[in-house]
Amino acid sequence: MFLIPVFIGRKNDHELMKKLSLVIGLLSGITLAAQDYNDLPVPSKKQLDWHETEYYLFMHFGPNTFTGKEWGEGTEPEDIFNPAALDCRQWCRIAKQSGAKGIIITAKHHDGFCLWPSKYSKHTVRESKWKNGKGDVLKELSQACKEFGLKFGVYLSPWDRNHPDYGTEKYNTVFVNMMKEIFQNYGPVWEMWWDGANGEGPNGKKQVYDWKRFENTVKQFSPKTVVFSDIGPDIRWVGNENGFAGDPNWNFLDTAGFKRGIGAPPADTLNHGNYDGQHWMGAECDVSIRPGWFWRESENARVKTPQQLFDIYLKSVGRGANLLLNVPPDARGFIHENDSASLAGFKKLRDESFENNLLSANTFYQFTRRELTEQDIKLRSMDKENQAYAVNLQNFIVELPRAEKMNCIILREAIHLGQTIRRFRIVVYNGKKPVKEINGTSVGRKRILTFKTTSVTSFTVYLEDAKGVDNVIGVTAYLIDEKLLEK
Ligand code: FUL
Repeated sequence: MFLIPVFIGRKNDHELMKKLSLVIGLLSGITLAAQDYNDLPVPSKKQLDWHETEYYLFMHFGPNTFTGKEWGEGTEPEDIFNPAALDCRQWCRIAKQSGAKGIIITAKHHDGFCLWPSKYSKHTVRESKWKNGKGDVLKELSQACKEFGLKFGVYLSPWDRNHPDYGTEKYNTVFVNMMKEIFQNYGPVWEMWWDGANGEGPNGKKQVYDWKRFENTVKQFSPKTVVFSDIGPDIRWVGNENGFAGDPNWNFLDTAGFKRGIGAPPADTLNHGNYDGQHWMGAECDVSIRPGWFWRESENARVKTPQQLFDIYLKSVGRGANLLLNVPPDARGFIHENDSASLAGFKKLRDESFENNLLSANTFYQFTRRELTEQDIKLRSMDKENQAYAVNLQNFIVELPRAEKMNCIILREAIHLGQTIRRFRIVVYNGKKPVKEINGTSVGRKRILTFKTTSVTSFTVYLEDAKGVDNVIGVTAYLIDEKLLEK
């Protein structure tokens, strides 16, 4: 067993530098040790960068914006698409102001209508009245994203209710060519979204998708793109459209034997991940700010409130997943004012909640590490899941200089080393008295734990690691508006 006391001060002085180097030394020591032990899946560089994007917007836009349908049939006349005042810079400005890091646009939804003048379809913006057939939403949006420093992502529905080749091998080539067109003309494409939905039904055309070829096309033409689908290869669907990740949420998934769409892993597995999964596969929570995915007039008064969005944030980002919030542009080609007001309110709530870290000044940290005792091993052997990995334990004591009211603790795990924390317990003290105990399992990129407001002088985080050593790289604490935690 060993103890390492660490002080972190606020002042920018020599003393602080010494203290910081101690922290860095400590963390790098942990890092080296963890690399020695850890043979669990770890994220690739592009997956790791994706985790850091945390929150970004989805935009469903196309003929459905004008017809009020959720799933267009593909027979809608192209002229229906005519956003008189389309302004992608307005979309980007609002996204940026709300703290989103990127935008993913439905370049082609199930109706097959392409928001760019694809050479491989006759159902595109080119055939519409909009800008006399000279318009190109992907061009405008990709440029605006560059201007505003936002990542640009593309949703491309494999299911296509319009394309004449759909249902034949030729369609696979169409899909590949469309991806190439997008990568070459509008790149860099940060995320590619392959929707698993397919309602073709018993009388519809059945497509045998050449997924391997699709994956190879991304690898060859845009290797830095992260690909989302029910089973990745880079990011997994979270198994619901409410924006809620599971608790626990493991960044691992077993994909062998599963397919995209029908044949995907059960929703519950997607929601939680696999504890022992073979592949690193973070969860993305897609949810709409409105009841539907596409804008419609009748839902203007049903936009989610900032408080509802905050709750979603706690259950997505706060469980180590990413939040993909759909904010569909309206028929004018604008983000509707109700949606932008709600986004601004959501940003304000996040800022207010997390601007004042109660641990930033003169907090005392003490790490304690010990090897598992016989007793620990005995206890764990009753719990098969943990026993398989238990190697050591670490405690982490945090002492505040004075009592503070708090109701939120955030833990961050060094996921570049994998997800090794399998269980944790936090004991919160007021003076010598333990006043609260929080038990949890997964941490991941960010774990936001909220509780009833309590006066706190110190707390201890007990980490029970899966393999190797602990990987906590951040602990912060806050007092957030209690009304936000009522749900
Ligand atoms: C689903 C689709 O069927 C919806 O229309 C929407 O695009 C949603 C994000 O994914 O599978």
